[in-house]
Amino acid sequence: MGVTQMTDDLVARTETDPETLTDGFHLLIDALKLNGVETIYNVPGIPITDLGRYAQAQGMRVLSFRHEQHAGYAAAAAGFLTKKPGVCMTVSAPGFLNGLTALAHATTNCWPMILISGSSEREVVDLQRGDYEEMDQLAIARPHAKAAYRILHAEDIGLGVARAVRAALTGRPGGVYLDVPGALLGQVMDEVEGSKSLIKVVDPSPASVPSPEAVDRALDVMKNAKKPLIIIGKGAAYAQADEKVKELVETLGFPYLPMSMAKGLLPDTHPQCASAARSLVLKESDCVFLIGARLNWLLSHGEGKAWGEKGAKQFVQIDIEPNEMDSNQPIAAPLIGDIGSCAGALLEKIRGNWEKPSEDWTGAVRSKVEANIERMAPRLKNNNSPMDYQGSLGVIKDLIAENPDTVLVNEGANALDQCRSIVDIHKPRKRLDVGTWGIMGVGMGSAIAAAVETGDQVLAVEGDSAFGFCGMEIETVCRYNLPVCIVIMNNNGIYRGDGENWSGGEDPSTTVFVKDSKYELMMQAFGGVGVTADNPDELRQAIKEAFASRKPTLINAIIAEDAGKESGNIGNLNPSSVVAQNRYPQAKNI
Ligand code: ADP
Ligand code: TPW
Ligand code: MG
Repeated sequence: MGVTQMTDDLVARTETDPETLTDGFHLLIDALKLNGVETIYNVPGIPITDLGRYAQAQGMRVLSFRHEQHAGYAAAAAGFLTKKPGVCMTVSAPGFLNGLTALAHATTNCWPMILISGSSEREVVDLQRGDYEEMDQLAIARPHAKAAYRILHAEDIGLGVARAVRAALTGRPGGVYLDVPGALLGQVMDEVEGSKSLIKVVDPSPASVPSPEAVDRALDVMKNAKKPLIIIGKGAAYAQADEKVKELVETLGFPYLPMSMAKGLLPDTHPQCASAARSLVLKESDCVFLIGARLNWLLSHGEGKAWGEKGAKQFVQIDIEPNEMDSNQPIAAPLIGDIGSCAGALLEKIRGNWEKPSEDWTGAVRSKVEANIERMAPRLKNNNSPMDYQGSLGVIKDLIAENPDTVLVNEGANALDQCRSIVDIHKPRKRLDVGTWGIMGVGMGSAIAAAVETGDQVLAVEGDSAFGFCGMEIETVCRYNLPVCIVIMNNNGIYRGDGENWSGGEDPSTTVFVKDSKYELMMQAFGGVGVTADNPDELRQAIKEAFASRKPTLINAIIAEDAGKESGNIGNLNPSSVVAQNRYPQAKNI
């Protein structure tokens, strides 16, 4: 256990042989590097300004943001994309709290992230003596994180970082808080002793193999199904077992639905993809095989009208987290393990020995998919001005098909729901969106992380409201000259731009913004390319130019004010009351 003390020897050596010493700053950087951390998403200030400088000097990539929330969202997205903890670094109290939203977001989405925050000394915080940016951060972080640790002594830095890395990655991944009091960074110790104290975490996300009984049970349930369905979630995308998942889905031969961030794990154009027949397969299927997807609100908890008759389905579920089972519906066959190992175990039993579901079922699903795609096609080709979601997103669908390595970032309400259903994704982990919380403002952090971590072109399709939560980070995009093209779906407001103030007063409605805002000028202010697109042809041209130049670009895409719906596809989640509807006749029309 560490008890760093400035012995007389150490004090003397700071004068005579400083090169034989190390300090908290360097131990923390070395410990992170030893564990494969190459990038830090950061906002500087006391007490971590120099930590960022030294990390940069030591060859790490340190990207400074304009606000911690977006640095944190970038770290969370990096965790999802790389299967390694994304690291965010913040100052004490307010900076920490700004970053905490992102840490909670990472935990909610089961992504590995480490929030390192500077803090005040415990002696001052615990007696509430009123320090500069004083706060009991460890206690506040704990309920929002998978784990939370504080390091008090330089010789414990190796241990603290190892604990954080392992906790972030092991089992169900999540966000970890690492509290770093300012004084720790300045602590000095012998360099040789210091480097011995560092720990390289071995096998932080070990394979977790399902029991043979669980595999047989799952296959028994699926064998007896007449109308089976697979739902693939972002846990499967995260697992990076792409080939195995593909082989499993193709061997089983079931229709499948990708959840939004699992799109592209198999291409959305795959013949088994049932996205365009979602209502049919959810309602009619008799067996649902969940692969890294929770039966949470995004799947209406596996119940209700969308799911057809109650109790008519059997569920099989792969998840790394045993406690996930039965959280919403009884799981007839739980498969506890990592997706690669579970898929592998299933495949071993069924390769060359599996009867695919009958053509009655798969053919009916396929016909519905084809009919719906055909019905939609002409709408995606319209050249209306102002644009609607179909015309504008039809262009983006084409351009993503032509450039399948592009990472699509997407947030908003209609801008999100329409883009998710219209724009096909062709490769794994090429779509980043609002995740489990449906959180607005993740767009710029996600876009920056995607560009930094993959080196690929990024296209961020942003509702004008969603963009407003993170818009200042376009300066960050320009500063690092990242290949990020932002398309603002500008309908002058939240859901729609034509809302009215029901009091008849002068204030605008609660859901509308300044009409015809010139977002493109914001981008020009920072030296990026900023243009408007009034129709789909202009939008196509502007995106093509951005892709060709890879310059930071913002396209203000003019969408009709009345094109969207209240809350996009989830208007049903708004509370309503008969009393209010009687009082405000307008409410009935929403
Ligand atoms: P979606 O929102 O796409 O439906 P969720 O976030 O609800 O997906 O579910 C992802 C699930 O995947 C979580 O329950 C998580 O525990 C699980 N998971 C994450 N990584 C792995 C892995 N490597 N192997 C198995 N399950 C995993
Ligand atoms: C952190 C609530 C959900 S969707 C949305 C808000 C404010 C904006 C929708 O408007 P946008 O898209 O982006 O212009 P469009 O195309 O429909 O007009 N605060 C947070 N998260 C959420 N989800 C909200 C508020 C919300
Ligand atoms: Mg809008």
